[in-house]
Amino acid sequence: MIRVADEVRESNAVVALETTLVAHGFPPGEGVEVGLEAERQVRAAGAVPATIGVLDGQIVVGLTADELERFGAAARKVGPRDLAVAAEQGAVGATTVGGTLAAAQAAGISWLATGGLGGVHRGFPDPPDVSADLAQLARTRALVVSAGVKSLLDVRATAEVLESLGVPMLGFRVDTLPLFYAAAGGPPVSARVESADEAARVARAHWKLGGAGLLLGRAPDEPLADVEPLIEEALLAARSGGITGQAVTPFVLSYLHRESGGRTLRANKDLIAQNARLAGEIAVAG
Ligand code: PSU
Ligand code: MN
Repeated sequence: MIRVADEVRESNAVVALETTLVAHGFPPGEGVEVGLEAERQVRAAGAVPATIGVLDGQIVVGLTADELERFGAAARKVGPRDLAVAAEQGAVGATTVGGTLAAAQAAGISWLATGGLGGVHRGFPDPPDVSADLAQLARTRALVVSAGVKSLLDVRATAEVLESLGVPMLGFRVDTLPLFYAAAGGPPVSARVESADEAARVARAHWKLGGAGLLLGRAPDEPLADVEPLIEEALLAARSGGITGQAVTPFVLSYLHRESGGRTLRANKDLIAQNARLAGEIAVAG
């Protein structure tokens, strides 16, 4: 049921990449290029990318460029709970960070890059919407490089849940968790690391002690400072439009991309590439 690409199987410096952002994070047609750029960044660091998704009844670890083209807006969003169903039902399944982690674990991959981790949505407990990314990270022996958690979330609550789950929340040369588009203002990280090599060593030590997932926050090189009011506006629009559950993130992202005149779109693309590059460096060091 799992198909692992040859070069992924043969390399010991592999970075897993998700497909939800490809299918649902960008305007139609643009996500594939974002995914391919992330792959190029991983390769530029000397590692092998393994973009993961469900296709033709299989969980594919290491999609080809042609296969990636099939991850359009019609793809199903696939979290950990959905992997087996999507494969059995022959769906095109775009894996979230949690879904990607579950597949990466099965393929023995320890490093993953994304834009932002899922977490506790604002407005908890009405409804109690907490991304399965958190529970999956807590039980998967892998390090996720991201620009923090998704900006539309309750970031402080997410940080608290990560602590409860025993997931280290590391900062790459920063003392606070990056806020996706913004660099400053997030909750304090549990520890700061100064290099790819140090991140890899910390992860290895954590795993030796029986620990599982780690989050490494990398601040975007060109942060946007003033996106929060727009995020609140987008969340209000989602609420009044009756948008809930898995549909919230795609709705909010496209709202932001449109209303910011493309600023969040560019920032989102850039930070994904930067995170992929760093994850590649860590995979090589690790
Ligand atoms: N961050 C983004 N864009 C995204 C996501 C995160 O900027 O599309 C995706 C990731 O795939 C993440 C998922 O794993 O959203 C979490 O969704 P949910 O909250 O529905 O679990
Ligand atoms: Mn959710």
